[in-house]
Amino acid sequence: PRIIRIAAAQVGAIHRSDARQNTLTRLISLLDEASSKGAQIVLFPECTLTTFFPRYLFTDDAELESYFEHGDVLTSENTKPLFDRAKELGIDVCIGFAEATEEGDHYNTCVYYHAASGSILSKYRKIHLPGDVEPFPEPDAVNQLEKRYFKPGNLGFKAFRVPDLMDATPEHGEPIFGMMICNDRRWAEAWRCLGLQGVEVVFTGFNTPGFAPQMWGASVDVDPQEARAEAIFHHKLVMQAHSYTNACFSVSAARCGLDDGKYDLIGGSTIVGPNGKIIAESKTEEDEVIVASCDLDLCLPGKTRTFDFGRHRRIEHYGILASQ
Ligand code: CDT
Repeated sequence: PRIIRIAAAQVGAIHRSDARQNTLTRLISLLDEASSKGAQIVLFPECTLTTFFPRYLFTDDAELESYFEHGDVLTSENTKPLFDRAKELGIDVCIGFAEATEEGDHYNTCVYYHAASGSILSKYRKIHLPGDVEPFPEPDAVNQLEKRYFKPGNLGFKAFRVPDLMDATPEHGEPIFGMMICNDRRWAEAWRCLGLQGVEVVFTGFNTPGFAPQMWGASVDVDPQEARAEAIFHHKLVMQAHSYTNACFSVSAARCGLDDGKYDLIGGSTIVGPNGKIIAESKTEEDEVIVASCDLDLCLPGKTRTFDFGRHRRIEHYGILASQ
């Protein structure tokens, strides 16, 4: 067996008025809890460090910029304490945040921090940006202005090997991980790009509204409870189906709860096996750590039989996927 112990740190409500320092303290507690439960890696959500700001239309550029990380997250005062603590505990961290580059570009980003080397092993910038550039006309609509605030990611879907988590065997080498962010998980293409690189664990942080009829193109009269249940169903559906069809584990971590007492985000953080079944799942919509021991050898039946891509795919018929 090739076993690694993986955690997802679900993060409950973060309000617009919350001080960064308080949020960071919460995240470090979750890190400590994941480590005390024996996790070697912990996944945090998308845009973990602040409230999910793309729901607001900002008129003040300085306020908008305050939600972004400028410069190196390993040394910036907003984030350094988290990575320092991870190094101390010897636990790897995958975490999402809003990134402003030196050139002034903005991305919805996550990084994989490797505690043993104290370095960022991989970075991913969200490719499928949902929502709109302009807010909806209805004053009570829930907006998601990601197309306004972020550029589409420019780093592709890159799987990467992670040393030091387990003894590498000659047949398998080090474990192969991949990252995506929230809306990416709904796209088969994103998963297949990672699947084709032999990914064994996919990490996905998310912020998903429990009720956003304008954004969904649904009737505003839809029953909020039914709509919310469907949002959770679709989240689990894509995590389970795509883990199965790519014969990999997946981990998802929610930013959830009622931001500003008003904006509902679903929970439902999961760890899913390569057979598509949920192994661990959050029970609350608050700060909560879930953890599972994952035997990466369980990817082998899928990767060598049903989803042996080399033997069974028929790429001569897939040209349409990349031509339109
Ligand atoms: N953050 C993010 O990408 N949220 C989107 C909302 C789209 S509503 C279907 C998501 O895919 O969950």
